[in-house]
Amino acid sequence: MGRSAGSILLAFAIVSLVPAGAPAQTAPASKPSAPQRAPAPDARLYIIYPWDGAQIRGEFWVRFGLRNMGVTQAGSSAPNAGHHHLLVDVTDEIDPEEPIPTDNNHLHFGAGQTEARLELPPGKHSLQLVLGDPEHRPFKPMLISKKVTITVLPAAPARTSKKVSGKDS
Ligand SMILES: [Cu+2]
Repeated sequence: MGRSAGSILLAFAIVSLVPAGAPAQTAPASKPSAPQRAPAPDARLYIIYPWDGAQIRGEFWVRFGLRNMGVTQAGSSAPNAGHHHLLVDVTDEIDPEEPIPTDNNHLHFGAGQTEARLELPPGKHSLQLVLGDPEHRPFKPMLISKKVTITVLPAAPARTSKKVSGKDS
């Protein structure tokens, strides 16, 4: 009796461990936070393209510029380096102490990407970069680019193919 109860418990324990282990999502909460990093004194973060005031039709590439610091992956403790975050139409101030949010307006480039392809609805939009530390927090003081405002134009009207003048035999 005691023996079979024990094996049932064991079986239960094994089964219940499987789903908990699979996603491995417990790490962020228990992760010790290192102090925030200071950027290189002469570092500059900027958007190479598009430029302020650009009018763009359709999808476009945003190119990220970083001077006097390196780009690395999220989680990497490489010195004097960070990863890009692109803020799209963000009007709220970024909290200087907290990890940068992750949503459709706060895009993380944790693989170390230096460009992104965007498709935005027609109208005015703002783009801004923030460099993040291994834990997705801003540097201290914050390394942030100038905000660029662009206008996305409505899709071009379907081009009417030039008519070859009719049925001339
Ligand atoms: Cu990040």
